[in-house]
Amino acid sequence: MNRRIFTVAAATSALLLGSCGPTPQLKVKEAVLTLSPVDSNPSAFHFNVYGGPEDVYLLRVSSPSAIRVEMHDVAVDPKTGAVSMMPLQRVRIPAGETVAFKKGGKHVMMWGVNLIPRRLGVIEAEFLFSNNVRILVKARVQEVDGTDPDEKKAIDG
Ligand SMILES: [Cu+2]
Repeated sequence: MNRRIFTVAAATSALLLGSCGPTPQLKVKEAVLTLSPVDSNPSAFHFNVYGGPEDVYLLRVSSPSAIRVEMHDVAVDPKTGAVSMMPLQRVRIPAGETVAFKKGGKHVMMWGVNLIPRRLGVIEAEFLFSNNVRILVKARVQEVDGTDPDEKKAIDG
């Protein structure tokens, strides 16, 4: 009886060794929207994209709570040191790799963020990829100092 159980266990581990570990899954995590202190200026959206089993492109980020959403990269002029931003049409997400959208690098900007995410402290965003996968994300919303949005504080008391 014992011997039989051992045989089954050995067969299972042989199967696991035959594969190359878990297949990576395309994911968006650690998403945070930082509200601009000036309402007419865009808010900064940061997150990490985890590549799936194949190379894809991130084509678009959108939100029902923002008027305009753009993907940007940052460029530094080697002569003057001046920092400028340029819009990105798409961003390559290599298989199994992580692409960070963060301060000082690639990032997303949102104009006209409405009151819903400011009151809830959470914003919904949709990520569209070249393999036609859409990922819905609920991102934390914060003020520049990292605290909850002022509108949420006012409601929570
Ligand atoms: Cu920007």
